Amino acid sequence: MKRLGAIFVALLFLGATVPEVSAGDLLNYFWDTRTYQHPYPTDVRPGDLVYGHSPDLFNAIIPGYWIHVAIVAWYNESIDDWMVIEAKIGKGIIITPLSEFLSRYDVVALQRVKVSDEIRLRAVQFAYQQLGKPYNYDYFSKPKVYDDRYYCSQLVWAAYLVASNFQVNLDENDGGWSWKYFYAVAPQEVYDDPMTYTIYYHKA
Ligand SMILES: [Ca+2]
Ligand SMILES: [Ca+2]
Repeated sequence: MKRLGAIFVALLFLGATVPEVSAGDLLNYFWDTRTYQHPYPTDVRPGDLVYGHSPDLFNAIIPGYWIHVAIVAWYNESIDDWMVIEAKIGKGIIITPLSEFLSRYDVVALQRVKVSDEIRLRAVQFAYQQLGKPYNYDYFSKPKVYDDRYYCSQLVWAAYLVASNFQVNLDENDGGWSWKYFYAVAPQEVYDDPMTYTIYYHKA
């Protein structure tokens, strides 16, 4: 598994010469091969953020404990499940049932952002408007708020910036440089930002 991880990191760095989709599909194949059981969270609101940690491959690529984050969008009565909007490697920006999201990761958490319901709904609206855009594999440049592609934490960060008229920056170091995350906004940095707090946590 370690060797495979190294190969995937190499593929990401060679992104210009490797077709994006095939590298992404390969990663995705490994990401979704296992399922984990978690109790369904009882306190969920639109605009909440849901995180996943995976013990293997992705921790070699995404720095920080949390490797993925998505935004809760709305409750879908027909399938009795919340829906989340996520920027997913190999897929782009898609809608996923919360139960499916949770089942991918051995550790999951839900956080709420310390803003009004109105701002939370505007953040959902922003994420919704990005549906169908491709995944952004560039973790090294400064992320753009208005972009034609997003990675997972870039999407939720941009959503709350726009929703709050640029008052709420969910990047813990507000776009500064760090040796661990470069100029990116990593899922871990959103988790650690003082404007978010944890309302659910479970390890399978
Ligand atoms: Ca911040
Ligand atoms: Ca950062």
